[in-house]
Amino acid sequence: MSTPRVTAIHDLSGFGRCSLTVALPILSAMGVQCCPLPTAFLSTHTGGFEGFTFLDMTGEMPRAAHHWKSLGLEFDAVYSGFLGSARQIGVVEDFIRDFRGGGVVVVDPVMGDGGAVYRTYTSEMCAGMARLAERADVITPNLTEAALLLGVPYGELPAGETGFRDIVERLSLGGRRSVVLTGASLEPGSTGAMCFDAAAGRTEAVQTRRVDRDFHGTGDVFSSVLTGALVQGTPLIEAARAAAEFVRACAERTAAEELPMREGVDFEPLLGLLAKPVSSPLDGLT
Ligand code: PXL
Repeated sequence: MSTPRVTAIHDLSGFGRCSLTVALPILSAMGVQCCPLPTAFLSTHTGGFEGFTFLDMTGEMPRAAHHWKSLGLEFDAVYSGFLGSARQIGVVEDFIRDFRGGGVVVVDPVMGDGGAVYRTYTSEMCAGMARLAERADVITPNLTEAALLLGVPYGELPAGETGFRDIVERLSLGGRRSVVLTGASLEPGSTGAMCFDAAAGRTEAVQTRRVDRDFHGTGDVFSSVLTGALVQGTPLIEAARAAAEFVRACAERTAAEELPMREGVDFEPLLGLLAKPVSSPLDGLT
């Protein structure tokens, strides 16, 4: 099998481990080529830092896409996340139309967490994100984003196993779109995702041990592992299980190190867990 190729349409935040600084190493470690299309450059992410810089890349994105088209590039997945402006919704919609080919479209509808919308997101961007998500084969909202996509107040989301099943089925566009709802805890001490697999027509929860601390960027770690596993041909629910276990391992390690939440999870030493054995090791090189 040739090396799968994914384009990752996210911001590049220099410090704080999220978006492209997570997607690039994770996909590479999984043996997947990751071609970044940055939506913005920030000095840090927007959660827990004051005075961060923000360079909007909206104007550059269609130019890069146009160049890629002229090269005849194709992708096994288009994977989008944090966007930098309302205009980027249309840019990413056009990108998906032009590049989806036979690949999978994963939209992480990044908009907020813990019941709050991220600082740089306007209501126009949130409405646009719901539209963009309609182009996806797979979406990976957290509970805050699920509430925004469904247009219900966060506090009124149904909870528990039945509630989470109801949410993913309502978000599935009548069964056409797979949904992986993250941060879905079925009982105290455990957390994970509720998944609706559109190909299998099946809803199933994956759960792992809950680490009793929150860290920035875990949604990006989760969606990046999920996307890597999907392009390797892993079925959705198994891919979500791998993603949940990797996030759990990262969070356990980071909690033990007592790192500040805003620095994200200390995933780099654990990247080896994601690597598959190569068919021909370094023999030929020695
Ligand atoms: O992890 C989501 C995310 C991505 N990118 C930026 C963010 C956030 C969440 O705060 O600020 C810049």
